[in-house]
Amino acid sequence: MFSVAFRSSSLSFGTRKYRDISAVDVVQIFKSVAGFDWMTRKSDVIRRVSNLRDELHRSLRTHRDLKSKKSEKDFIDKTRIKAAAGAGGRGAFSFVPVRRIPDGGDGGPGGSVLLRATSDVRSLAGIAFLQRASDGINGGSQRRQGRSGSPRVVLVPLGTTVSVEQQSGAVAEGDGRGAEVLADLSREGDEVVVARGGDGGMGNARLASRGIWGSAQGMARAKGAAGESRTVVLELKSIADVGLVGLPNAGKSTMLRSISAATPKVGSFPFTTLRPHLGVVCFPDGRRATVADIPGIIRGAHENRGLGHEFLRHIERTSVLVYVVDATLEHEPGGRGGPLPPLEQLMLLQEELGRYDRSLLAKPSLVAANKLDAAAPIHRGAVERLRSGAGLPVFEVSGLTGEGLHALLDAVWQSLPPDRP
Ligand SMILES: Nc1nc2c(ncn2[C@@H]2O[C@H](COP(=O)(O)OP(=O)(O)OP(=O)(O)O)[C@@H](O)[C@H]2O)c(=O)[nH]1
Ligand SMILES: [Mg+2]
Repeated sequence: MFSVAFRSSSLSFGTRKYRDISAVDVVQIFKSVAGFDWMTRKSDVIRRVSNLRDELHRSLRTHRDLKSKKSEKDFIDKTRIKAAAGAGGRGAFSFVPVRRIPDGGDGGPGGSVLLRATSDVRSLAGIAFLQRASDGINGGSQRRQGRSGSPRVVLVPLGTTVSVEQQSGAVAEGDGRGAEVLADLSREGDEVVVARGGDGGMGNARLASRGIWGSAQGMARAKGAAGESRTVVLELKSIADVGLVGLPNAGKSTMLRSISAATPKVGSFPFTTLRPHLGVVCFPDGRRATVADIPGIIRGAHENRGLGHEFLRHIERTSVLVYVVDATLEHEPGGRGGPLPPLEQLMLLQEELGRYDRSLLAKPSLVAANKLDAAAPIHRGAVERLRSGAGLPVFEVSGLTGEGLHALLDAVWQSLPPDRP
């Protein structure tokens, strides 16, 4: 018995990935397995060991997630899993001794694979690709029904959307838009079954009562059905309370550095930021809000140009938008294209966001006319034009010197929904 347990545990735990299982955990496994006697069915032992292993994997993962600092890497979160539900157990073929009356019980249904949202898990990192639920147990004599396979519960962070992978094996462009969305797990405890376990087969007792025992149909019904198997894509969109949205080089990263301890790279060239960065703003009275610096948006971003709408999707779940515009830019005289004045920057940003998803424009929004320290008197007119044309509160700030950021953050705070956690 010990050798079965030992083989199973060393197979699952001896890999590099789970090296960090402590001796206490291993002892726990042995203790639990040692509770079996020699008559215990091998399948029961394997089931118990595999349940224990799942439990351990889960607690390890939660532990790791809690331990790991919330890093910017967590922000872009997308992963695929293959969910393989368990097959149903076989219906039994047996008879009451002497009287030859069929008394075979039904097989148990296979376990399903389901996803459950919990605030204990913060990222999709570390969720294994293959998630397999166990098979149902075969039926027994004396109409004993086989036990159901245990489900596989995969814990995912709040805000995870689940979509079905496209036939071609590729996820629909960029963010899964266009792919069938199975679920949006946004509240604690939300669940979705991604692969349903197969039905158990019928035992010969039931087959006989239905009059199909011995027929081809009966033979087929005695077998447990295969469990569903499909690959789904998990995406995590929520995270920040506030999104900084601006054209490349508008000074978003500089601003995030000023208002939080985050240190995204700052460069005097466009597309310095290639992926969203997160910072936590702490107000003097202890209030906190998470702010995301989102990579620069350009004309055509909604059609996936530039860095594309890969990042627009991160804006979807922020509560407040701050449009960061560079207040030191002017049209070059006679120039076509080139730098855009602040109001035109705002209009372009709103156009791109609106084309991607109109509801983004309904979010509470503020405008930061940035780089105030470098704005010459000549730029005043453009800022005034922004004020009158924006239709949104405009704050003149300098992300570099910190000027005006207090007023901006206060307004941000006022705009955040009161019921936020
Ligand atoms: N004078 C001045 N310069 C600024 C200010 N904010 C940013 N800059 C400069 O503007 C340039 C771009 O700054 P970033 O913070 O990297 O701009 P960004 O919007 O994050 O740019 P991308 O990541 O490329 O989208 C850098 O050279 C900064 O030093 C400001 O308030 N005043
Ligand atoms: Mg940047």
